[in-house]
Amino acid sequence: MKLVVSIVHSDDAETLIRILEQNQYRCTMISTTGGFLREGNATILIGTEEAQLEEVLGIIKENCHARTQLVSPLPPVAEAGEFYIPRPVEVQVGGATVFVLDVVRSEKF
Ligand code: 2BA
Repeated sequence: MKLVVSIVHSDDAETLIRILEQNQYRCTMISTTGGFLREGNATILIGTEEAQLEEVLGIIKENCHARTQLVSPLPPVAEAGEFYIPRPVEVQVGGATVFVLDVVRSEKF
């Protein structure tokens, strides 16, 4: 068995879990925050048999889209009398950041 940990944009999360459910995959959504942008994203956990892994990855790939976001970098330490005009920079986020882990044991009590 595998555990798919997929970090996705919040706007893609609802569609992704709906399509996973429609295809009989069980999943859990956790509201998370990206360490770089400090914005909300969603982490979807999917436990699946290895035979279905590629299908699960395909569903994630099809339903999570890359976006660009503007980020204002932190100002550098300025000398007295200097001023700093922050210029937002573009970063590309997602579609999905996916980790596939081996499940040693899975139980339901
Ligand atoms: P964030 O950490 O908020 O990162 C958002 C996007 O900012 C990243 O998109 C990447 O394009 C950019 N970014 C991140 N760190 C950067 C840095 N030090 N310098 C310049 N740009 C940087 P993605 O790579 O698509 O990642 C989307 C979200 O997935 C991340 O949100 C984070 O929550 C998660 N993530 C990505 N890689 C991860 C990893 N190796 N371990 C754990 N979580 C990860």
